[in-house]
Amino acid sequence: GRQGYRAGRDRIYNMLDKVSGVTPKIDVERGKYFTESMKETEGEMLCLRWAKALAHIAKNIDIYIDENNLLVGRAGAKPGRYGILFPELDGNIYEAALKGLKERAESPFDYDEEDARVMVEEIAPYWEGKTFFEDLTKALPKETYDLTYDQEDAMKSTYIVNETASFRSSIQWVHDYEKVLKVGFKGIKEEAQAMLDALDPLSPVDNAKKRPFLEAIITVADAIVLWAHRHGDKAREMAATTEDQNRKQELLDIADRCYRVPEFPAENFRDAVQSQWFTQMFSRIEQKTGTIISNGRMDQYFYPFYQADKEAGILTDEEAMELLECMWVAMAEFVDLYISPTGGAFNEGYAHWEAVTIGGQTPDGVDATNELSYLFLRSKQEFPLNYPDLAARIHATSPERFVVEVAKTIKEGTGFPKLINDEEVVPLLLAKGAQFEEAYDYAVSGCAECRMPNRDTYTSSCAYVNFASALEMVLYNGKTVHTGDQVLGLETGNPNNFSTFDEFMAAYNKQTENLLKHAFIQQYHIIRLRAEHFATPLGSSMHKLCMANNIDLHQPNIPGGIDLGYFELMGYGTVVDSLAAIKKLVFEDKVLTMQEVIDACKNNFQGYAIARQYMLNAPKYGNNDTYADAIAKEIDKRAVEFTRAYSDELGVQLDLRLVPFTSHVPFGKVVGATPNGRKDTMPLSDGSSPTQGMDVNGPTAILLSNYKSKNYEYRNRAARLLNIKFSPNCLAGDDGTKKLVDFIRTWCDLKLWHVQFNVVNRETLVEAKKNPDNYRGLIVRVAGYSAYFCELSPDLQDDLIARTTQDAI
Ligand code: 8X3
Repeated sequence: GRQGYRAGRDRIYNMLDKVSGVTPKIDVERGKYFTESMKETEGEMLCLRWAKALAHIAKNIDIYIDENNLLVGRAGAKPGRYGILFPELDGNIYEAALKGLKERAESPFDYDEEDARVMVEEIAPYWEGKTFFEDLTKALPKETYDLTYDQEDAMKSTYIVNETASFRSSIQWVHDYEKVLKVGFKGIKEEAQAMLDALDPLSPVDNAKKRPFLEAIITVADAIVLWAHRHGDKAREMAATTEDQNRKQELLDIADRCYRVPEFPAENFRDAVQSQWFTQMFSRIEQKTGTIISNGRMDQYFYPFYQADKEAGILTDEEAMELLECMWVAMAEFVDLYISPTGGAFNEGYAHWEAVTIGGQTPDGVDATNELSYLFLRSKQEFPLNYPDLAARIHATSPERFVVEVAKTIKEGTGFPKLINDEEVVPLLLAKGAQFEEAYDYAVSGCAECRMPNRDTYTSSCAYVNFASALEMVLYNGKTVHTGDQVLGLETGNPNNFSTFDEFMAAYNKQTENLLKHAFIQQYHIIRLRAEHFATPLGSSMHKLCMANNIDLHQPNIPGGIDLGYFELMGYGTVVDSLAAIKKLVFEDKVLTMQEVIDACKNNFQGYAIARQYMLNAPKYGNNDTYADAIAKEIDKRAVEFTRAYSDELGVQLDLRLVPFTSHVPFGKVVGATPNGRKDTMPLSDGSSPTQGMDVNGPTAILLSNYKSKNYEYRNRAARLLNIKFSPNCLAGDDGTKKLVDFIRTWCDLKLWHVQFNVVNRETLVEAKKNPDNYRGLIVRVAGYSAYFCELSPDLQDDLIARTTQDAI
């Protein structure tokens, strides 16, 4: 339990106790004021409209200051956990979506009746016919549409070629917060003003394109400063009426700070943290970013302030941690609200993970670890909240002390920090066109992605492609068990007629190629439509290339930018194991016929217990078994080859990614039983992890399989998520720490992109599912993030229980 952690953290727990376990509520203010303003500005340039809408919000939104917090800045006035509305995405589905919202198993939300009325009567009508979602559904050609949306209800996904663009305006992103700390929004405004003054008054492009962009930057800079000042006014008001002399002084200090930052450069650590917080909160108001806006390299850009204040004797480590922990709790209060059921299914457990990066290398390529990196780890050890999502960058020369502290933190069992490998990421970024100093300075973003905040320019959300469905389409000649008679895939022929495994593979490759084709068609329309629907003046104001070119970050083709997108290969382990089983059992050992495999799967193994046992015993990915790993490598290769061939014409590098969030659960629900022995509707394997429970050769074998299944000669690859679960016993004591440190070093040597750990006994999870009240504080690592186990749906809880627990390294 949390009891032991409370000592010396009264302030933090006073805030946290109010929100723990409380169902979040919808706060309608953002949606309401955004809509009011958008009504008034039709016809103007989108980026300027967005800035004006933000100014309208800044002026009118209720200012709420928590009675304990040292940081101020909220995106809504409701106390407790709250989520806000982005009607520009899906305002047209409010009435229908509200119906199931309180009851749904995945991340339910509460709302007041009056707020529901505002949503349906005041917000929704304006967006009817104008949302991104509606335009996208209209734009997709029929075949693509059929593979994307449920035939009866477009609000539901087929989970075959799943678009994620209609429930967020941008994928994960990291701002250059350092710029704000250094020059303030006053500096940003002056930069825009100088460019405005220098425009050619006769030039059509300068007038029609650059001028409104620069006006938008000035408008948004004024808006965030106004919003901060209003917090200052509120803090002063509260100070005037409070009896508590301590709090009075705190509030007066807060007020002073709100009048100083983010308008002016930060003068000290406290300024820097407040300035960053205002910026990330206003950015959350600006748009819905996948997994919420990430925090970048906090141990780097806060460090000069921390160091100077410590030297001046005006900051202790305890004070620094208290301030940061105020931020962690405020993050926990803001919940990433997905109105659409598909969005909810992607983000179970109120998932949001505004990644904070620590460690790694400096722009000149030496170790970047500093005292602040250790303070973040200490805060995580002493205050194990599931926010922020802490990510440690590891490289060949990471200091031993750092890796040991990382290992100790992981042993606490909350899944933090996740690890990202510089030895894999840096060369890939270089291959994609970055300079050394940019690549070394990358920040972790979202689950397992990376950003170079002044060089990356791609924000379109991308497709999740169900490779297990492609497999079914081979077995059933274009159909799947759950979509019945409809031929959604290609008719690749009766599989009984395949005389070799190569023929089977060729059919499988055709099916996946077809799904990828439609995913890329989807992407073509998404890129085009996004530019007409979304703008991000605040985000653009912090981006060098947007400022230099006077262009909004949501526009395609920003000169000098590197466009890194992705597509998601869903069900990697499931498919590899199924293909291995078919190859071995049908074509090599000939112990089953193809028809028997098909019948067994169609009947969910009812009456086929022996056939299923054969399938379960066939070679499995994740065991350092070349038989399965070679198939894994072939599948990976096909996918990177496809994107190498077709990315260029889309103007973006759509890299192969294996990062499912929690979507391997809903993707599994549409897939019938598979030849690896997986039963109907069960979750697919997650990311690049082995199939749940099928990795039996220990954790090093998992690493080796992962290594052997990659195609290192291609640059068209990105994050590969890898979950490993250890029993606490296996990592106990100093010995256990040492084993984990060695394991991390091995992972780094093998150039694997990502790894994260659960340290928990299976029995604990089983108990927690049965008696949630005794385990409210139990945090587990789900996908790229951690969540409270008791807030996950039963299906996802079962999935976590089913993952193999490694008892020995
Ligand atoms: C996954 C986040 O936004 O790139 O970590 O899909 S996103």
